[in-house]
Amino acid sequence: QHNPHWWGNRNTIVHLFEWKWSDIAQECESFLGPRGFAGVQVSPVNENIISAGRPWWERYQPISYKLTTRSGNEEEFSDMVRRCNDVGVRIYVDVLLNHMSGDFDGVAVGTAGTEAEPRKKSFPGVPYTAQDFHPTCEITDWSDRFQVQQCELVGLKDLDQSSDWVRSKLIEFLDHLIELGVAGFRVDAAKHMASEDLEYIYSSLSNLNIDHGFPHNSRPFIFQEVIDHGHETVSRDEYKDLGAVTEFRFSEEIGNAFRGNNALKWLQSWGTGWGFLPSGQALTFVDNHDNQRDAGAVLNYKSPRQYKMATAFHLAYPYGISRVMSSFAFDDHDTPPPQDAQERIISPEFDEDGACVNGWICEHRWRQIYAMVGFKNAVRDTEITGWWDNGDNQISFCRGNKGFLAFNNNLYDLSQDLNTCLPAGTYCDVISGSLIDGSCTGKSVTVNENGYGYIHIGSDDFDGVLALHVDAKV
Ligand code: QV4
Repeated sequence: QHNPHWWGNRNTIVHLFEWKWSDIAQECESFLGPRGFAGVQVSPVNENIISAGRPWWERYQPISYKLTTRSGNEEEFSDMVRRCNDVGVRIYVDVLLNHMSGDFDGVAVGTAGTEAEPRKKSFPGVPYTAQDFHPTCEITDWSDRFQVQQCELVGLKDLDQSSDWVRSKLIEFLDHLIELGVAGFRVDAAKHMASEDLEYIYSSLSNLNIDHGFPHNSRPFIFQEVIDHGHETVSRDEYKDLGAVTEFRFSEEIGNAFRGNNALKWLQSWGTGWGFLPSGQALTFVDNHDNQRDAGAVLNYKSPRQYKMATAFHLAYPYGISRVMSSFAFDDHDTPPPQDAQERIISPEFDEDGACVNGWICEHRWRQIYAMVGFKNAVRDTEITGWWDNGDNQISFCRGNKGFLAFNNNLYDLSQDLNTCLPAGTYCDVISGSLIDGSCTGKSVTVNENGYGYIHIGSDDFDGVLALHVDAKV
């Protein structure tokens, strides 16, 4: 269940974190489809607890499997899936199989109006009762498998996935989403569940819905959230054969490199050479909705220059199943998504360049990022060739004869003739501009008969990367 079922000429999943279903449907039609994105990871779809101030993380505390949240109801969800599939954009749902909500004083009422008493482990909307959960205990020792898998992650009531009843409810929930046309799932907190139980659940799922354009016998794509920094008792290797696994080392190392903690020349052996999972098992990202909120090496939208360079490298280097983050602005861990006075999530609004303005960051609408999705589509089926570096933080490489990338993360200019491997002609740098009606609004590079072109990236240029490809020839 490693195949994301992308349309043939597409790549990259965008996580439209906390977006409403109606806005995603619109985004598929007006932006993601035309720009060649392959899919969307959506926030949890099932009913959750309501927390004061409406932090984003309330959605990681389920109450029932009714499909009503602040992103919309089942009808809106279903409409979104159909409209996105119609324009070749797949939908992947973030699913919570590990737990239900944490403690809540008294009777909680969820986003679909269902009541529950989390303290008593009573969730009549499913229904689950105390016997469907592991006994309460806290994870204090992360090297203890029993605690990691059978105690409560931050106090969230821990479901027992070895029980027939729990398995049947989880499978029913996932099958319902498959019926509605989704292409797969992000499995939250997978590490906190025994891989044997997950294997049973995944292999019991229905095939994808042929009425939504999936070929017969297509299995749902699974990507599992397993945080493995390299020395965990519960490791990524236990899950990688069941489905793809989030490769957190990728996120940490790419952050290190583009922050300047590690010279870019070392990226020549990027991928399994760095101890990452095999490419087809690795779900890769520069940041995700959790680690973008942590201090540390991971880059996020708040360091835009380095973030765009890291993203360009992510999408240009042929490794992994790529996902880009699309955030809302935050100050701290609890900042809610953009919402109105009635605590309804608001729709993104765009300026004349198509950038989001009202609290949504929309990294996926930054030219330097969506242009790299286009780059990746243009260079598909090619390998890395012609690697060059200056022994430090200036690098360049080709993708066969279809694309060329150069980076300058030194404090001095990159100015020299480099082998672009491209057929002779003039190309538009899709980072500094766009090709509009045959003319380039940014830098252009003329490539001679030998494939060489003069490349200039000033240390104070707006962006530290330059990208050429055959679909952007002037
Ligand atoms: C608090 C205390 C606990 C106490 C509990 C008792 O901190 O010590 O036991 O009360 O009631 C929120 C609060 C958290 C609170 C908890 C329960 O932030 O303080 O516990 O609710 O009320 C998201 C957020 C969490 C949030 C959680 C549930 O990040 O802050 O907790 O949602 O709303 C590990 C895991 C990995 C996990 C990662 C965060 O291995 O799987 O931690 N990542 C996924 C998601 C993540 C999500 C969860 C798991 C839980 O990506 O977004 O957590 O579904 O690395």
